Amino acid sequence: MTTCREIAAQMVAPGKGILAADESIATMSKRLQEAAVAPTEENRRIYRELLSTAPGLSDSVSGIIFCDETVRQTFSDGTPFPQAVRALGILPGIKVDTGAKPCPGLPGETITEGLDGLPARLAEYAELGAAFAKWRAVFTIGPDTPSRGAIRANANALARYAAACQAAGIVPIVEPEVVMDGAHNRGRCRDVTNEVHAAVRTELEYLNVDLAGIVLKPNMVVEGDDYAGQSTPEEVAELTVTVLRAWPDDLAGVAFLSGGQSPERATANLEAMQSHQTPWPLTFSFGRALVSPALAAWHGDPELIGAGQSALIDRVAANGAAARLRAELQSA
Ligand code: 5MM
Repeated sequence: MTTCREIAAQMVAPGKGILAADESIATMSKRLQEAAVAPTEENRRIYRELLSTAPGLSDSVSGIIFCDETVRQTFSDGTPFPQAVRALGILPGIKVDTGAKPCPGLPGETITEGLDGLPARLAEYAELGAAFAKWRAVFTIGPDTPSRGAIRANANALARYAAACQAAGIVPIVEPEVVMDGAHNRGRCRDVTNEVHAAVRTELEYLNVDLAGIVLKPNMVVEGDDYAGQSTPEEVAELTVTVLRAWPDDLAGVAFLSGGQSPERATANLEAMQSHQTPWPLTFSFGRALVSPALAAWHGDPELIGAGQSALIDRVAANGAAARLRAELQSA
């Protein structure tokens, strides 16, 4: 049986990253509507099949994260998504949190839910073919947020999720996201990301989570959307790696989220990270920075499936090249 450590190593293999296609039904429907596509179950299926079957995807993508709806759907030839993507050389993953909900006692802050019944759900997802899972905690920077309560509650939930995944033989992607909303500078993002990661590490340790069998999915350290000015890739890389250095060497790897950065900026930042020596690989687990151009190119037209796939492959190849850079720099 393949262990969590082996699966995690495959997920962050040199030059490979993860495609986040796990938008909830509500988010996916909104994105389809924005692209003038009817938000139907069948269109969500067609779109995920378009992404999964892009020619050459497995050259730079080790895994795709799906949501519950997709893992129960099939390709147009009738093969269930998990088996179909495995046949294409890609590991299927499943988002198992049920969303960030208002946190009682902490006005304006959220707690990510989904722990109730999680072991049984994980057993079913393993049965359906999932190799890994994902859980996202959300932290917003404000004058008084994130609060200590929100950090501790979400870190504890992330650790309970991770422990449950490893017990089920499923690799947990641990995603603590400090979002880009706000006018803060990158130094404040660094401090908050540091504090969040410290809490997550503590809770993972309390619950005996094996770091070599998880993939960390953090935000890059960047200024808020409303901050005047934009950090360079070198500045982002420097601060991000500084924060990450607190993670032990045995962590399997780091796969960044894109967080609303433009596709080009996310890739440039990922590329700049590679000139820093770290004990774990640094790769991508982008959603919007990979799929937005594909959705725009396809916009629901059956004649434009190939155009959508080419747009996806352009982004995937650029990020795969960025993630491969360090290995190339080291062997040069
Ligand atoms: C694909 O979007 C995921 C969440 O969707 P919902 O909000 O609908 O549940 C999200 O967790 C995503 O996997 C990560 O945030 C990374 O995506 P980005 O677009 O930030 O790279």
